[in-house]
Amino acid sequence: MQPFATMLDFQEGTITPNDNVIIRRLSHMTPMFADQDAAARLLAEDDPVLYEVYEVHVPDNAGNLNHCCSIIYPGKVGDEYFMTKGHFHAVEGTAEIYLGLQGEGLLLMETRDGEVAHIPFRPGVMAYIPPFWAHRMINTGKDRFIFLGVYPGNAGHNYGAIEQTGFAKLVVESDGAPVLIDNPKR
Ligand code: S6P
Ligand code: ZN
Repeated sequence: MQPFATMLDFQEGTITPNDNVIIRRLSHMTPMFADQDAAARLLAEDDPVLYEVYEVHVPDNAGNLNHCCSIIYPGKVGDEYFMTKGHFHAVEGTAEIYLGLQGEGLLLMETRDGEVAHIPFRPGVMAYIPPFWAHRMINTGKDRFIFLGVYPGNAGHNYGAIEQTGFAKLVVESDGAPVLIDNPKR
């Protein structure tokens, strides 16, 4: 393998060249939002793009480092902000670093034994997600929320139970500001 470089556009969140761009629309994760009536209303008029991920693939072993840039668009389903699906790594003992580039957001994390943590994001915030912590990013601002992720090549994704029941906390707007509330499904 040879050294290489890509161009990360700090304003747009695009990586050039990239190996893949994931485009996640509301219809790809409708059941993950608490307010299903609001989701149905949005889907009836449009199927908004919630986020995009520009990915650079490297060999999928522990010695390599995947790196990708995610762009979460501003918006809400009911009171719940647009967010990523969220996941444990398939190899749960692998960590990740998130670096905020644009916009405002919140990193929500939890462990399998019930610990919960969150970190507010703005440009320059660099969060360390330790091994064994599930992670989800949420756009709590009015503009695009853009962040870089770096994680081991063998980490993989496990959406599993998170797709069915979500995280222990929901992040919703209350009086114009983000607040964490208990997830009634958990
Ligand atoms: C991968 C890393 C990110 C997310 C991306 C989308 O380990 O955490 O690249 O994959 O932000 O989130 P999700 O939860 O839909 O994969
Ligand atoms: Zn991850």
